[in-house]
Amino acid sequence: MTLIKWAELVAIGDGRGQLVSLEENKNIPFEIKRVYYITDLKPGVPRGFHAHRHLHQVAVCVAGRCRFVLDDGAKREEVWLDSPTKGLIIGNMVWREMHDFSEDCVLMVLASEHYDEADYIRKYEHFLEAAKHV
Ligand code: T46
Repeated sequence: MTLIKWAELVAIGDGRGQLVSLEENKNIPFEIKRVYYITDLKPGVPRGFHAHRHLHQVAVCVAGRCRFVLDDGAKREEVWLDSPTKGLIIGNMVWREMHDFSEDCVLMVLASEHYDEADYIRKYEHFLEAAKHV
């Protein structure tokens, strides 16, 4: 089964532009406890390189683009986020890396939990060990 899962984001467009609505427990498959966004990104500088024990997230490039790599310890897949209607669902115990940010990229992330550094697995070998028990 693929690691790439999408939230259903629909653009409502008219002559003035377009609007995309995100609703918890509707097109976002969890209660939204936190929203953060990442800006001022550098094209050659990747981010991520961690997994979360419990956190679920949806990531959207509301402007620009970047490439996500997802890895569940058994397989590794990659995908471009290059549209405000592409909401990538990232479940718990999935290693993620973000690469190739465009200079105009604004990466917005909706999260199911408050920030908790203890939920992070930041070493790949620790992730691989933990992923064996999922
Ligand atoms: C993820 C990807 C897509 C906070 O203080 N509060 C927060 O809500 C977050 C997300 C981070 N931080 C602090 C922790 C670090 O000192 O901000 C700093 C940068 O965080 P980090 O290095 O984890 O950033 P990324 O871009 O590597 O990863 C982030 C999220 O942390 C992560 O959950 O899935 O974006």
